[in-house]
Amino acid sequence: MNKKLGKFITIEGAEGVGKTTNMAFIKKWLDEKEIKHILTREPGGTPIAESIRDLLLVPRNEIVDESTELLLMFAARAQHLAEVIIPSLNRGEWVLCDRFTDATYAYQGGGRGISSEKISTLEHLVQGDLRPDLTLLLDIPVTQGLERALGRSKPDRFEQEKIEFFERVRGSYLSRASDFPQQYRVIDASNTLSEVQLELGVALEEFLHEVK
Ligand code: Z5A
Repeated sequence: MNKKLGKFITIEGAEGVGKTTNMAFIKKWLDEKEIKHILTREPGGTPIAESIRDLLLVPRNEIVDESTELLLMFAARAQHLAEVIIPSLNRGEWVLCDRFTDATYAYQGGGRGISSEKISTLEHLVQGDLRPDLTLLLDIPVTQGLERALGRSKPDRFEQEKIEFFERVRGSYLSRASDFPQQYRVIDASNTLSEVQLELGVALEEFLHEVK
């Protein structure tokens, strides 16, 4: 994992913040800079990890134990790292990933109440010292995000949670952003799309300047 040549950018936020919409904008920015890159997502990014994603997102009658959920997130991540993320970074490509381990701290940690120590143990086991170089956190009041997400598609298993769950998720993201200011840029996603993308563009230019 020490040979990493490319940069690892993640995009995070609670429901409906606009991650998917803005992945396309960031891709365009990378293309314009002629930076070789791949786009991927979590949970998912490989056939096995996408199958685990289905297991995790489909609403079901059986209650999913929180440790099962946590371990499945990291099982999908281990496969994704081995097959896609690490080889791409080692080839010098940048990796743009829709969610990563910060989502685990926010959803399984903040949302479900699993301790940071447990998550950190799995993080070290699965990732070693690999961490994102830049995390773009799209932040929005929970009700506004849920309105956007539910206006777009049928709720998945996570989207069926109560508002308090998403408040804890958001709080957890914001607290990680203040704990890791070198890694995080917080973007106000409640603004119009063009304002959000202006802010994203500034964050990306600053990052490029830092890593050049
Ligand atoms: N999860 C977890 O628990 N633990 C983990 O470790 C990981 C994940 C990795 C799947 O993630 C679930 O997995 C997720 C957390 C959990 N929970 N859920 N659900 P996902 O990323 O695939 O799912 P998601 O969070 O629901 O993302 P999404 O549905 O793709 O939403 P989004 O990408 O943030 O939003 P969007 O689709 O780009 O935008 C939503 C709508 O808003 C859409 O109609 C846009 O046109 C509109 N939009 C976007 N931006 C704007 C602005 N600025 N103004 C107005 N309208 C806008």
